[in-house]
Amino acid sequence: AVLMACPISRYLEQELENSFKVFKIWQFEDRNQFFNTHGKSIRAVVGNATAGVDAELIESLPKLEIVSSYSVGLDKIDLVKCREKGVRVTNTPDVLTDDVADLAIGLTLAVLRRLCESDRYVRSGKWKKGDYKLTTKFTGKSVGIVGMGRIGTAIAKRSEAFNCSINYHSRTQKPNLNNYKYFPSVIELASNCQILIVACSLTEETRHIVNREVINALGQKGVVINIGRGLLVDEPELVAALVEGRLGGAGLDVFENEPEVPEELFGLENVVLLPHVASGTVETRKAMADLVVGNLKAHFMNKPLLSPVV
Ligand code: 8YV
Repeated sequence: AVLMACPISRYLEQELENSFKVFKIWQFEDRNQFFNTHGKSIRAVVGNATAGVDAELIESLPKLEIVSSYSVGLDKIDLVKCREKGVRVTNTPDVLTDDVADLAIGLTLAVLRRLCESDRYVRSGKWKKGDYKLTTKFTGKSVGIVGMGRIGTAIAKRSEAFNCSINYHSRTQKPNLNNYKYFPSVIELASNCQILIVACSLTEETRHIVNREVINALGQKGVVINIGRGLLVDEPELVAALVEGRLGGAGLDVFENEPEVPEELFGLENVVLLPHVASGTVETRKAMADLVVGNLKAHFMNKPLLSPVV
């Protein structure tokens, strides 16, 4: 049987149910009783960016063979434990890259051109009375990307079309990206760009990679865009910098403690807040679900996994 660790989508549930016996953990009030009764029949878990698979869950499922995550990020899955127990892990790379990169650019434009504020200006009837404030140009700006993986590369490509200079930081310099300037530290990157886009995965090394020093290096005209994970940014420091005017603006799709968002941000017009929706299009979410199911089918048919991580 397959265990769903949280509700994801009706489509995914149906696709899973077409091929497997499916347990939905949220339908069982008494978890211990559930694991006692059904634990031994579960050979696969499906989770996502929120409902991960921790050591405790892995230990409760003695027959677990595979974790198929409906996400590209694996920060909520205990990969060490999975390796130790010989549990395979798959994610959903590639299929969501375009949407996440599109949204990074969308957030950048929304912050710089004040799209949400302008929409509120029209809806509230202020246009008839007031005068419209000028905004900030995006084309030609200096963009700094933290994390030059699939998503970072797709953001860079889009930024090139806006004639932006591309700077990046990643663990190692990429040999084939000579048009982009590499910075071995995030502070140096932030000192040399106006728009800092956070696009790396969350690991012990990248937690709070955007800290007070980085935010200060970015400065009053700088903007932070985060489409990765909330914990990549020191959130209280980000909030303080925005409230104190030490940072120019922020576009955030992810937060430290979702769905909690620091309320100090609600009154700031130079901030755009989204509910973790970068991959949230009908097309991409279907492709993600198909990949989750495809990985499970491959595993149980003894075929190579489509997107293995462990
Ligand atoms: C999804 C994500 O939000 O892929 C990731 O790492 O954060 C997102 O695509 C999420 O897993 C959907 O629930």
